[in-house]
Amino acid sequence: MTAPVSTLSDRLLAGDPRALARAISLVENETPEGAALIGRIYAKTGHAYLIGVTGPPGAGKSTLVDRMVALLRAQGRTVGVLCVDPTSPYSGGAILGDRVRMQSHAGDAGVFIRSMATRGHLGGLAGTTAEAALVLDAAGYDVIIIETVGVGQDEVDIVRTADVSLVVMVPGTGDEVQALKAGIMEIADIFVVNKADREGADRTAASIEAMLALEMWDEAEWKPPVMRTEATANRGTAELLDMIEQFRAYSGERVGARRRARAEWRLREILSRRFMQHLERDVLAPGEFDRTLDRIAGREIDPYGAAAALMAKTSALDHVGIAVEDSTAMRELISRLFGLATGEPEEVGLHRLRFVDTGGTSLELIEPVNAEAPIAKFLARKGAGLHHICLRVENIERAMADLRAKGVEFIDAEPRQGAHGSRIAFIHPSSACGLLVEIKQPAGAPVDSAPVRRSPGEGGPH
Ligand SMILES: Nc1nc2c(ncn2[C@@H]2O[C@H](COP(=O)(O)OP(=O)(O)OP(=O)(O)O)[C@@H](O)[C@H]2O)c(=O)[nH]1
Ligand SMILES: [Mg+2]
Repeated sequence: MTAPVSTLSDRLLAGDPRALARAISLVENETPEGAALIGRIYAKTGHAYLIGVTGPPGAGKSTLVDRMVALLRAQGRTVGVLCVDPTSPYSGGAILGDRVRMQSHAGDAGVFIRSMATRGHLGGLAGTTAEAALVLDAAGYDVIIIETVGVGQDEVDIVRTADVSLVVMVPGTGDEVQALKAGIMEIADIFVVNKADREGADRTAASIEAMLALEMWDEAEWKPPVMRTEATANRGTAELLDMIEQFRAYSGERVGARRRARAEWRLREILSRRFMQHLERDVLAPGEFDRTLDRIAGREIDPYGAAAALMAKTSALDHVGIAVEDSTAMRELISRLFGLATGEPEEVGLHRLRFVDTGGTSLELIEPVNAEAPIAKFLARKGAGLHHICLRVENIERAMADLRAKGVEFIDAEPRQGAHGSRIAFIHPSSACGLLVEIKQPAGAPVDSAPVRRSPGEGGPH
């Protein structure tokens, strides 16, 4: 049996190297334990300085990183290195190369090197890399270097959110510099022209400078410097590290903004992934997503319409209406027992409504204002309890027509105005096994038929 996450996080925070390797595997494989582990260690992270290094294949990034690691170690700092290859489906050749390039640190407990590849990463490599960096941070590494090949979106995501981003170029015709412009150029805090021993280094540096000159730089703004290095001969690497220190000093409190951007990117990424998972696992019938794709491709439905229809399905149950004698007492009970918040009471006709927010489907507490209220008659007949359920629909006219075609009878001949700009209609209980069912088109939902007539003086629950 493997150790529980609590033991693992304790060992990780204590700096146990075996716990570190296992912890990275957990987040890398996107296990629930990995998420739980992040939950336990997160508060203890934020001490490490994150250096992102990217650039085209073979630019000498690993050699450069290897030199930087040696210098950082000489300064007494511990270093964690993550080598990421988004193009590689296996932990194969390139990554083996990284290991070889950095093997001078084998046996040094102050250095941890790990390769990561795309294989099996549902949530994107950038996400798991960010989490592996958190694990290294928790393990107490002072500096974490993330090396990534290429200039695609994954690399941009990985490097952009580091505390400092290095873009490594090599001497060439200068065309590459132009090609890089779009994505990676904006994220560079420091440019490095490596292989400065090769011909054309000056030209490459000049074309980067020329490109930077096209932009306006404020006095106080950091204009990315263009450094030259010769990693194999260890030239320029100390200067590069100095420049990183300068950037760190310049960033000062701006690091907070950078980290906040990182938090935002992560949170949005996790939420969109979770939402899709929820949709596919809990909401849609098997094959439904694929059928929707077919319909979009076949021009039967447009992507926005399809998205709206799928979104509506994630929370078809809008609210549950409950008849109560005393909505204040009920509200206090719900708050005391479940800690759920209740909105202000709203008087609608002869009813007093209170909505209880449960985070999705809400509860609508319906209390009679006087004995004339329809809900008072309901209470006298059936007592307190379930009064109706309300299902959300995308388009109420279409929903009513569809339901009528299936033999359903409505209490309301036409949709009427509900709360908060919604439009509603009640199905007759005789069509729903005695249950009162409301359907509701929320405000802002698409309307593609004639405007509705509002029935005057309406005052039922909504
Ligand atoms: N001439 C010269 N060669 C270098 C220099 N730096 C690295 N190299 C060589 O360039 C090759 C690629 O170096 P790596 O460090 O593996 O480059 P990389 O950018 O990490 O490569 P990938 O991770 O595969 O994208 C190796 O053969 C290095 O020895 C340099 O400054 N000058
Ligand atoms: Mg490399």
